[in-house]
Amino acid sequence: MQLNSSFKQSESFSLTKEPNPEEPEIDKEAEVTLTKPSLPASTGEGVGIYIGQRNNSLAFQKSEELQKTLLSHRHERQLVILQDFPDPDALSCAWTYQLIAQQYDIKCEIIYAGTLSHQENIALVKLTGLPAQRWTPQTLKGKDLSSYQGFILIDNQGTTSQLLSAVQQAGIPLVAVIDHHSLQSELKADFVDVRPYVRATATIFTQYLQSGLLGLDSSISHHVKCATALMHGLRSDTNRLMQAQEEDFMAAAYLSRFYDAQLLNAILQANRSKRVMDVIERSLKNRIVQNNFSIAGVGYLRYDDRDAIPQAADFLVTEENVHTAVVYGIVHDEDDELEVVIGSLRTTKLTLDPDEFIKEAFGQDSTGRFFGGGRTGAGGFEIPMGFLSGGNENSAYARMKWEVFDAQIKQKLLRLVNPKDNPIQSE
Ligand SMILES: [Mn+2]
Repeated sequence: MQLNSSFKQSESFSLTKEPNPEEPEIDKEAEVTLTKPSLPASTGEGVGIYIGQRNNSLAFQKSEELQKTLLSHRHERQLVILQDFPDPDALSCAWTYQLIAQQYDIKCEIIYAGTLSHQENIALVKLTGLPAQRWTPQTLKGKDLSSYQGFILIDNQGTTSQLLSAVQQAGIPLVAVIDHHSLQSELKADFVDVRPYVRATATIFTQYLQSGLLGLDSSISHHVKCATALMHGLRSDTNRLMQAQEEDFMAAAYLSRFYDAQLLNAILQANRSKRVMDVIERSLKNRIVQNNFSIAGVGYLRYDDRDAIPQAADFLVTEENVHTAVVYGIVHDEDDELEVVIGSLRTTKLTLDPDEFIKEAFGQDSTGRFFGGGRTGAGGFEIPMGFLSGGNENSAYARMKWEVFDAQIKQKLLRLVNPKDNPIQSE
């Protein structure tokens, strides 16, 4: 009943009712897409196949809202901003958004400031031709930001991107936020779909596809590749579906009709570099285990190897009697003398909320921004080194700097790990 009524609403945004005489061709294209989802819904049969869950009217409602937002932003140029080190969930969803938005003559550029570090992410982008671009602070200087009318945050809320401040300073409005991390702060956007209980943003985007925002077609190569990317995103954010819940499985089931299993296999076969293996080795050597927490500082590592940190945490959490692993190191960008402490947390303990844990452990900076956050099973933090950055050619200074940060991070973590005054381990 609810589904039918929601579809009636969706018909009311059909472009036929608000014709745009200037761009008839584009309007027609959008209209075709919009009528698609109402076909199964109007029969009352098979709706479940399209949306995954009969009761999931929220997914429908959000799809409709997004559609409205896209309609009101037709013909724009937009930036899709990803976290500095984008993961498969972020990359695949950004691509999906780009394909959906294209139907409304919205041109999107998918950008990130850091680097593709994980070998699987590099393989994903190369093998699918995923259209993401790296924009360093230098790239930004050469861009005319006034040509963009809006920006979108996907699988993040702007707290993990260096690009955010420049885009905000240029006066570009935030059009949409679509994420599954806990709400970091109140965001002013035309469209907000933040669902922390959903295990992957790819699930949210698959629901948009299922409700008809884009009809996937197995004969279109980039649709197949995008579905494969979404499947990879969904799998990697749910620990290969082991932490997936019903709606994630339903999304994966839908994607299974379109994705290319061989291509996914090729992406997953990507090998680790020697330098990543070395960081994992360092994490093994340096780890201390207390009260089922495994904590390891890995010292300095290059920007390009940054993803070795979550991979090391993934590995450390597999040790017997360990439920939570935290790995951190100082990541440096040789060109910019930019240094930042980056850390990752992985947990298999259901009652440990990584978002809460990281916020509690590290607190906020002087502007009130938390140093990190998380989602189910995983979290991360970034602490800028500021004035202490660089100068590492003096090895005594570099060693001292690491020792201070290492000691401080351990103190902050152990305060929570120690059961005496630990609110998180109280049960
Ligand atoms: Mn995600």
